[in-house]
Amino acid sequence: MTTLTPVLSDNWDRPDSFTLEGYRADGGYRALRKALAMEPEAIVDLVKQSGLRGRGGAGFPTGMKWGFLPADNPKPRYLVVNADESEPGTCKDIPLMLANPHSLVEGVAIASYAIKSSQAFIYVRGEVVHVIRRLRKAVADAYAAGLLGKDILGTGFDLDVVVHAGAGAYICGEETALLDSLEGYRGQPRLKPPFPAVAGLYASPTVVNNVESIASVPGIILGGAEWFTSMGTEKSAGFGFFSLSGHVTTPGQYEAPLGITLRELLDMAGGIRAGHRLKFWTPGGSSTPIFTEEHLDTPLDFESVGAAGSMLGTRALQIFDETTCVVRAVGRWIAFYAHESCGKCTPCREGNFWMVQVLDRLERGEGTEADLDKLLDICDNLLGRSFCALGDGATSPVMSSIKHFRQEYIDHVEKGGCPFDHARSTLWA
Ligand code: L3W
Ligand code: SF4
Repeated sequence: MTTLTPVLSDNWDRPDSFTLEGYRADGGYRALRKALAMEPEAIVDLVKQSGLRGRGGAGFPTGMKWGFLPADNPKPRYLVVNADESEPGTCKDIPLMLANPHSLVEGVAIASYAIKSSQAFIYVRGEVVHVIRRLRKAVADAYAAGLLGKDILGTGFDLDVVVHAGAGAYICGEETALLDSLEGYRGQPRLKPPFPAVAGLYASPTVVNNVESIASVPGIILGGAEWFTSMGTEKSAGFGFFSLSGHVTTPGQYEAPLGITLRELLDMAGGIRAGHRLKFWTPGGSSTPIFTEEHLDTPLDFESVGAAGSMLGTRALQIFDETTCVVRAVGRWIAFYAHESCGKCTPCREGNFWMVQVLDRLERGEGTEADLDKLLDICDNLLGRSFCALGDGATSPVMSSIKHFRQEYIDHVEKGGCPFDHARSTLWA
């Protein structure tokens, strides 16, 4: 693979990268030994200084989140890793856990020690049975080697880690729905505040972090804050995975500093597939507003993408060339959100249902120009009025595609159907 910042993917080319021996041969678990000789507070400070921001979509500062745990709460503290990767286009945590599960296990041990927790959970999307199996083997091997369990590396620090399989609901990637699910309830978002840091799993102080965030911690322990901030931009430090999918010559994971541009990433990925040109793309998964060719040179960091009208999200770059019908692509995404809506709040449950009906009739050639206003009106009733980010996020592809490709929607009305050449029945198919 091509990588500009080989840290997370450093050992992926080794055939035994996923084994304890392979990870250790490349220096694995040195960071844990170093961390356990530090004061927990010093680790939290180091992660704060590194500027590491959550890699699960929102970009919240990781060290600050760790620092939110109330010092005077006597309840046990928990670390929960969000490995419920399901956002359309997002496909970085699953390859990371497959290729290098011990980087996550080592990160879990360090983060748990830093926040003074002796119980951690890794909540993995239920469909990826092969990943769950690999992760459980890595955890078992770490226990056998004295890297988890009682008296880790003879330091007196105890930690138990449970790998929990979800049941395949996208909403369980929302941190509070994940906690409900982990407790054995139906996964539905909770009201925030209180944030999990104050009242999370079993109403105890809980840190919920994304897989990639936690797997980045061992590198920061070994390299230091200055090393980490030497990459990326001032406010978006470090590196991360950029997942290129769709109409690109070489799709896959590209590990690079935050602030890289899609143009630079496409250079590494062999460009748009031969004979075609870029039409639109998502910077951070389907719940982030789409970009077009005019954004090829937008630095992919939290601030620049935000200033250009979208969100960095999970750096899931779905690339579409000129053969793609934007109405159909957006319709597929909204069909996904309608299916995955947990139904707790009316704007999201009903709004997504109705958006699918409207997009479907536009695609079938039975829509009218007034349907564009109807779509925007539904978005207006979703955005800021939904209970969680799923409802808000669903409006992103609809509103941004109408902004950039209004004429293409109107073409569907004027030409009595989709002007693109593809066989289809319904958006639900
Ligand atoms: C304590 C405060 N904690 C905030 C914590 C909060 C959470 C983190 C970020 O959504 C986004 C979403 C997706 N005291 C706090 C505090 N926190 N203030 O900081 O919180 P928030 O609410 O900004 O974000 P979120 O609810 O975690 C994540 C977008 O990411 N996304 C990702 C999708 C990917 C998946 C998947 O594949 N499973 O869901 C893509 O763009 O739309 O906007 O920990 O507790 N005062
Ligand atoms: Fe459930 Fe959607 Fe409301 Fe979130 S916005 S609570 S997913 S119905």
